[in-house]
Amino acid sequence: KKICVVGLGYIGLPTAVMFANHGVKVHGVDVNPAAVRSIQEKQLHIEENGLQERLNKAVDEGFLTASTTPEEADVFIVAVPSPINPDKTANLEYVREATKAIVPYVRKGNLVILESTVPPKTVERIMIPELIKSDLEIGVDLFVSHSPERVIPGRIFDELVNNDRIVGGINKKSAEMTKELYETFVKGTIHLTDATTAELVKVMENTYRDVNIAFANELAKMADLLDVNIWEAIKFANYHPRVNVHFPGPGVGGHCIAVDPWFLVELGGEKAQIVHMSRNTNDNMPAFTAQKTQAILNQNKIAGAKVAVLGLAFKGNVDDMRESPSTEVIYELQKLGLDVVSYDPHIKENKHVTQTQSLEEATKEADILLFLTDHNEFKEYNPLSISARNKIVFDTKNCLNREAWQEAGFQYHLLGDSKN
Ligand code: SAJ
Repeated sequence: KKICVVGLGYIGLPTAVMFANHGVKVHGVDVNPAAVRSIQEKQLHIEENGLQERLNKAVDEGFLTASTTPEEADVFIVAVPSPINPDKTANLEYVREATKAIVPYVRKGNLVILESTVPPKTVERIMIPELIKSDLEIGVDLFVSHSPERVIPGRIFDELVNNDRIVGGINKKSAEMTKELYETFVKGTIHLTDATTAELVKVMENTYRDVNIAFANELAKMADLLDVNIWEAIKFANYHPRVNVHFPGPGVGGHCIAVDPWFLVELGGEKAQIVHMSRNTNDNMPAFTAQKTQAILNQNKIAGAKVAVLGLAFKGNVDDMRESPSTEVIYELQKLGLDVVSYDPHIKENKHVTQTQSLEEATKEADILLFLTDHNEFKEYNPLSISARNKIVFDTKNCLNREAWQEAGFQYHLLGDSKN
């Protein structure tokens, strides 16, 4: 069997590597030469635990090749971005272009699988009309399915194997062929359904998380009305067997949770009120975080302050800045007239703010240390070794050891905790 994987990003590359590690011949395709080189030269363009070793093995054993054009294969997997436009409508051009690109290469009996998260009906309305141009009879000579990826960055290789998988076929045969393929390495259960249901399920999962986080953020704001620590309150509520409240933070980032709910808003309009409001609540958290930072500085009578933003990635232990709340927080801080420097051990460069190469450099002239992601490196810092102009720390992820920082002479503030 041979697989052609179109799109070598955070999902496509690990998936390609995984199949190759299981003895399947894989050809990776990307329009970005850096992504292609990452296979050809074994130089990764993304960070993921365990990816480098697995990639080396796949390439060295001759199971994985890459180029900017597709090749004939038995199976085509499409894993390209499906972002939103500035007006929050879905941008399906990458899905359309990837489908167009494989049409000249598909042959009778092939299977095409879409892994990208997409608005329900995308397979039917965007992919099928392109695939028809191959002159193959869809569902008879060419099989098509949606098998959304559900892995969490940072733990992709564990989750690729152990998570259950949803497979939605345009007919039963398409779904069954897809299941058989993923059984190569998936140990979780593979559930079969139709393509539109699978599309909806994936979007629902991420929207559930967004709505739940919005609820937590709303609670965090309300903590100011009471003398409570919302993190403690959530922890206690979650001891209930049917409650699972998520956690507040400086906003929701990444290419999934901050994007996918908009697909439902576009679809449902007025019918998607909770989803829409949750998106707005989460999008408002960076401004809220910046205002809180300003309030802490005012409380300490510090004017013309310098803020050290610690963490640029959209969440802990990843190198990905897509839709990162940090970008927005920085923008809001600058709007308030504050001077900002940043440090993130996982991000090489950014275009939004001065980035320093070490924590020491970022904090030495800072008046407040603003932690926006929960990288392990941050949790492990010894606060005694950190010098700052003013020893104030604002933890938006509950990732620091309060006692240790207080003992080191820092005034410690936590988002959603008015007990400070
Ligand atoms: N966040 C919070 N509070 C929380 C949890 C997360 O503020 O309690 C924030 C994070 O800091 C981050 C954002 O939400 O900015 C998203 O992070 P995440 O860890 O929730 O999710 P992603 O985007 O890394 O991965 C999600 C996962 N979806 C679900 O858990 C339902 C993953 O399984 C999907 O495969 C992935 O989206 C995707 O690609 O769709």
